[in-house]
Amino acid sequence: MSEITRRLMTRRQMLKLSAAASAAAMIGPATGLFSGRAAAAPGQAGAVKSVFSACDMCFNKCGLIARVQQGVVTKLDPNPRYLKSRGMLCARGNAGIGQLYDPNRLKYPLLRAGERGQGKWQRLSWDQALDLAAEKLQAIAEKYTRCGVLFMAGTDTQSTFVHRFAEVFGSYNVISHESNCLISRNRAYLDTFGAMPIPDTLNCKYILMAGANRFEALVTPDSMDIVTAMHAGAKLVVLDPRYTKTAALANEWYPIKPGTDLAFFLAMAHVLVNEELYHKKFVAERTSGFDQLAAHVQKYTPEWAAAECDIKAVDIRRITREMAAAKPAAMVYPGRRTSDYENSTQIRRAMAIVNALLGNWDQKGGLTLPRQIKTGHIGYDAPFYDDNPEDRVDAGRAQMMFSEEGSFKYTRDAVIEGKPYPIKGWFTYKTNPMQTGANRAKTVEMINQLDFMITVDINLSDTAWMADLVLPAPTSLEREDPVSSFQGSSACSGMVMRNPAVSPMFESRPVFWIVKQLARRLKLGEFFDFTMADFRQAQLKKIPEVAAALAKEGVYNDTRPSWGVHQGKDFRTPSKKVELYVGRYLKHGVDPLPVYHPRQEVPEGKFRIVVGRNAYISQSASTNNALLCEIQDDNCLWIHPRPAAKLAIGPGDLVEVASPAGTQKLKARVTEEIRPDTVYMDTGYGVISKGLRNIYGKGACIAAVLEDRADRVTGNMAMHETLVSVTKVADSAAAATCPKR
Ligand SMILES: Nc1nc2c(c(=O)[nH]1)N[C@H]1C(S)=C(S)[C@@H](COP(=O)(O)OP(=O)(O)OC[C@H]3O[C@@H](n4cnc5c(=O)[nH]c(N)nc54)[C@H](O)[C@@H]3O)O[C@H]1N2
Ligand SMILES: Nc1nc2c(c(=O)[nH]1)N[C@H]1C(S)=C(S)[C@@H](COP(=O)(O)OP(=O)(O)OC[C@H]3O[C@@H](n4cnc5c(=O)[nH]c(N)nc54)[C@H](O)[C@@H]3O)O[C@H]1N2
Ligand code: SF4
Ligand SMILES: [Mo]
Repeated sequence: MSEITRRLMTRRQMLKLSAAASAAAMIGPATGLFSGRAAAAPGQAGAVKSVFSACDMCFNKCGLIARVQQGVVTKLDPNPRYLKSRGMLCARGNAGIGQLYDPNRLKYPLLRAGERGQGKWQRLSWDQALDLAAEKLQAIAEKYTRCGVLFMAGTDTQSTFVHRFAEVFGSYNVISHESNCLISRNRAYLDTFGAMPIPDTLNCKYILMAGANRFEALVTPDSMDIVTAMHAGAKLVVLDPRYTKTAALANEWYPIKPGTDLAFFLAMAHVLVNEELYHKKFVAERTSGFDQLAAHVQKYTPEWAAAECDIKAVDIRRITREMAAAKPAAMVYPGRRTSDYENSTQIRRAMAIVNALLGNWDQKGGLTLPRQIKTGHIGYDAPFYDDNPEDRVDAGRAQMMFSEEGSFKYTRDAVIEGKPYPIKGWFTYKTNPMQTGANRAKTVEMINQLDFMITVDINLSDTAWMADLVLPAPTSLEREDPVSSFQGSSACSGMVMRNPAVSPMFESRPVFWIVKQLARRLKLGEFFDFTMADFRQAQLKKIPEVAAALAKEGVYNDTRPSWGVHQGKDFRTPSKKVELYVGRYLKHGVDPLPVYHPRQEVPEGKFRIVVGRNAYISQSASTNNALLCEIQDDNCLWIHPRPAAKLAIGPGDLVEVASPAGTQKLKARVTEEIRPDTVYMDTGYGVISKGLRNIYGKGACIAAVLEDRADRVTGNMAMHETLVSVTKVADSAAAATCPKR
């Protein structure tokens, strides 16, 4: 057991840990550290209290029960009643306790005292911080209109209050994580099926997974259900340039040439059509555009595709035939993150088309209609500000952007250019674009255009490091949140509740409270004239059976079957059918059927760099977590032995990775688990913030080398378009110091 783990073991040691942190000016003294916690009653020392909550280490919100002893969270257990998470908490979920008792936690509001990014801070009281924030927001609104403030909130149930605040304040420049994550996938499926389907992986017989890594990039319950399905005989085929853990457990793995999945799926469509293996009844009754599709895919033969994607024609044919034989319980897994290529929407459209040809819609083991329990809310009529510009600042920069989500890439470009109008304020909550927005130098450039930037975080993330005002937030284990309703899965649809296991530590305050205070100062208090309890009550008012279950068990499961519910009903598309051919794309300049444009070969001496995940890291958010640092506290560059030998790079050597966006140095991991033309590194290292003391000075930041290209249709960031060169900087005798895997 290492020093870090031992220090996290007991309450006394946790106190010590926090006291030790007091040395740092930005975190401040530990006086009254646990003063607000829910203490055990006198004479009850050692009594264990159980609190229902939901993990917040990633968006899945797995149900958990916190064990609280003498006001200290001692252990997190999965909530066994919660079907969505299948009685599981992953490594990151277990480490939630490390987030709560992180000595690097922010304790007080901090105002920048030196140059931006210099790390000099002045402690403010909450009143001072909120007065200043309100004054700055008001000044920007008056000088540049209210749309001159940009709001960005990560995945969280309290993000709804940031959005509400933005709306009543009067800015429609609101960005979520989605344009760095999955909007091209959503666009493709919404335009094809009229809905973003939920895969019934549990009952599926044949899963083809491309551009997803479900056994490391965990999505509950799919990650567990695919394994269960495989035990029952299901087949898993993975296309990935890396030998991921998903690839390792799959029946077949193909190291596809990055960016060529469209060729593979068009060839699948060719085989399904030409060999008449498609689901004839479904195609005839429920789809439109089959004739155009059939003509379109004639030229996309498996032999043609093989040359593009590096997968043999015989395998493309066989996989297609096997899937056709297993239909309708066969699927191309829809995936999640598609912030990868400039034609990502079209790649996912081709996958959606293959799914439609397999007729797996609304079928057991296929793609199912999302279901969600409807919650109530506290409504409002946002004021209208007639001096505002007409549209979002990023409007019109992509062919078919989602106006609610916008595009981080294009918004950042607009802020840098000051066009079509200036943005001078930025409010970020629970998001870290300095690490998760490709091209870090541009994010810095953007921030340098601002008059005032406010960041609400639990620790001094790289984004907080660049802000003017940093506001400390409580972790999920200290928060009472709105109840969360999630869309149906193979397991169920349902709800989960997050209650505070302990009171907020230090001077941390939830963002609901923060925006409420700001609203009051900006004379918008009427829009936040309620408590969290009121909000939850409004959510649950019309669903008393759910409220009762949440109170009793912390979760509610709706276990009605998710398939066989859409028969005889229209699809929410203009033709009311599944649109193989999307006619309305034409007026936006988008190909109504996916057209393949050959991908530029990676030139000799260059590599394509790709993004991915492992099971211990949540994007950029958990790399400094003391418990997870036990498993990995550094990243390294995956590089294949052949190019490594040519470049005289050995295991553990220090290498420089360079692209037009920037240069980073890190250790090499020489491995056959990646294609020779591709390199990879984990996200969340190479931080600039000295407030992240477990990882500061370790590894490299992938966002600093990724170029910021975008999916043409949606403006989704395209993070796999960057070519890099790799050069050796120094030998390392210490090959073993490269992160374990
Ligand atoms: N442990 C963990 N779990 C997570 C998260 C986390 O950070 N950590 N994040 C959550 C979130 S927000 C999301 S969006 C999901 C993301 O989950 P996924 O959608 O599964 O996304 P990634 O993990 O990014 O996996 C993309 C995979 O595609 C591969 N790849 C790269 N280029 C190509 C290509 O051209 N073709 C093909 N076929 N493959 C390619 C990469 O090597 C990588 O393994 O995971 C969620 N779950
Ligand atoms: N290089 C790279 N870029 C990526 C990805 C990648 O894998 N690699 N993934 C993409 C994807 S799929 C996504 S979804 C996005 C996600 O990108 P982001 O939305 O930036 O998400 P995280 O990296 O998880 O950063 C979350 C931030 O919130 C803070 N935080 C954590 N818990 C709390 C809390 O309870 N309260 C508050 N106030 N703050 C908290 C963390 O300290 C961290 O600073 O990134 C995208 N960009
Ligand atoms: S998958 Fe892991 S990190 Fe994500 S919510 Fe579930 S337990 Fe937490
Ligand atoms: Mo994501």
